[in-house]
Amino acid sequence: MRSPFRPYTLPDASVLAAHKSLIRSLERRGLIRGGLSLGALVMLTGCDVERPESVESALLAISRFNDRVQAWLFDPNRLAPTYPESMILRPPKFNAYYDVTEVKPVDGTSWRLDVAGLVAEKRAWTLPDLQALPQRSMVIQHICVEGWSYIGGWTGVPLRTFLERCGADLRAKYVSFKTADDYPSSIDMATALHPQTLLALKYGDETLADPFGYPVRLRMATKLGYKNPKWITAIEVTNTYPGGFWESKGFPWFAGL
Ligand SMILES: Nc1nc2c(c(=O)[nH]1)N[C@H]1C(S)=C(S)[C@@H](COP(=O)(O)O)O[C@H]1N2
Ligand SMILES: [Mo]
Repeated sequence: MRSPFRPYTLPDASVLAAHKSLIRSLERRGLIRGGLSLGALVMLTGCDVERPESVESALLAISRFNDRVQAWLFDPNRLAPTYPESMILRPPKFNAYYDVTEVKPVDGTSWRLDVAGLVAEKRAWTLPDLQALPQRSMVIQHICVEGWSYIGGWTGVPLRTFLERCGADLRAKYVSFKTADDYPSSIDMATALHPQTLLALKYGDETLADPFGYPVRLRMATKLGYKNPKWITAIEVTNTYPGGFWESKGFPWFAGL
């Protein structure tokens, strides 16, 4: 939780130099794009650039997670870990690029989900439409690059089921999302079709609370927290690279592979 305008002090050259080899090696492996802005790193990770070990642990968290999920994603028989329901944290931990007090609740009655792009059926879905589709539940870990995590329980429509119902071209490269708070996001089709990727409508047994994405948010077991958009308003299937909010500030787009 933080204000997007929280001031941070720019690191001096020696601080940057301290991270140079780690940043270079992450760049070589395609885990971060060149020119990762230190400002973006600080905003997303909450790390203190004056403390090299803090920056380093944030970058290493990204790189370790990327390595770990490769196997889960490309072997459908190997899923990301799940947990007993008794471990679900209530309420979940909140994060966004602004403070929780700034959350603008979405009106579920007038809300529509627009579907566009490479789909046979371009239409707007209502919340009851989504509730009528087959639902699945999963208890998974949410990992934020800030260095915190929690076990959360999510119920909703598998994104694969939804895309099939829309007649989406499942050979397309990307699925992109628009949200009510201007937080564009996108994922690769392999992740979109992964069994642990849900359009989540519920947390535990209850309708999502406003801060956590009501009426619909994405929840994936195979990606870092920032790849899971809340308050989704539109989905597009496309072959044109859509990018995303943190990605445009230099964070890895795959963030999980
Ligand atoms: N629409 C929207 N989705 C978002 C964000 C955001 O700022 N806006 N922040 C992301 C980040 S960085 C994290 S860690 C998770 C936090 O989800 P939670 O509040 O359910 O724990 O939401 C992600 N999805
Ligand atoms: Mo995050």
